[in-house]
Amino acid sequence: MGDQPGMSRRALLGTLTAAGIAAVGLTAGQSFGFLAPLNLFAPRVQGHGPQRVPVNTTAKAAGVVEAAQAADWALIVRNGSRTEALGLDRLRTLPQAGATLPIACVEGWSTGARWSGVRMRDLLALVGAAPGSAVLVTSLQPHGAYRRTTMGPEFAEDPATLVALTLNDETLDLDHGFPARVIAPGRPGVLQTKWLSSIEVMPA
Ligand SMILES: Nc1nc2c(c(=O)[nH]1)N[C@H]1C(S)=C(S)[C@@H](COP(=O)(O)O)O[C@H]1N2
Ligand SMILES: [Mo]
Repeated sequence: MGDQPGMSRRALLGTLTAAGIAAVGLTAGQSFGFLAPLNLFAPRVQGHGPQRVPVNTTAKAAGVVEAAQAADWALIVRNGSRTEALGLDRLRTLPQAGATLPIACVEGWSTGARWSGVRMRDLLALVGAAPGSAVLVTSLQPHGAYRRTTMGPEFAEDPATLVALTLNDETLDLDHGFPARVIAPGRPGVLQTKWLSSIEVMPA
């Protein structure tokens, strides 16, 4: 349960059950070609969607269309009183790393993709984070369960864990989390936070 502090076991089980029911509904719709025109979730089909990756929540549904495209957007990286505000230009001048990693959604699809951006560990080094730090990741999304996630040091330090700026060699589509999103190996899609606002080092 380490990934969702504040979420009781009961609440988490409730979420998982609801997701499981949703998954049955979605896969039912996707299994029958003749239902396809009626399938409201058509973008969530394998290989479909912008940049050939399905979209779980669109920028519009998340309420981030304006904030994600604001000219003054900056990623806040904070370690106690040490803060860096990194705009997209600045993020692009930092060393870029690539990773081929899947987005694996509990709703029943998984799609591999090429990502590039700044390593999480490089961003943490910028603010002098101690080795073994866990981080709190916050989205621009104003509400909802996916707004905040925590990431333990085993993920934060992994060289393949990125604050991604590109997907399949193009600037991230708005629906995939432009201007910046998390992509990390071995985590469920639900924790691959889109439309980043801040990354904060958690007190040890
Ligand atoms: N801010 C935010 N991040 C999010 C989500 C969301 O709704 N809001 N959905 C998550 C889920 S459930 C999945 S499977 C992936 C999907 O990423 P994609 O839409 O780029 O394929 O994003 C994750 N990140
Ligand atoms: Mo998901």
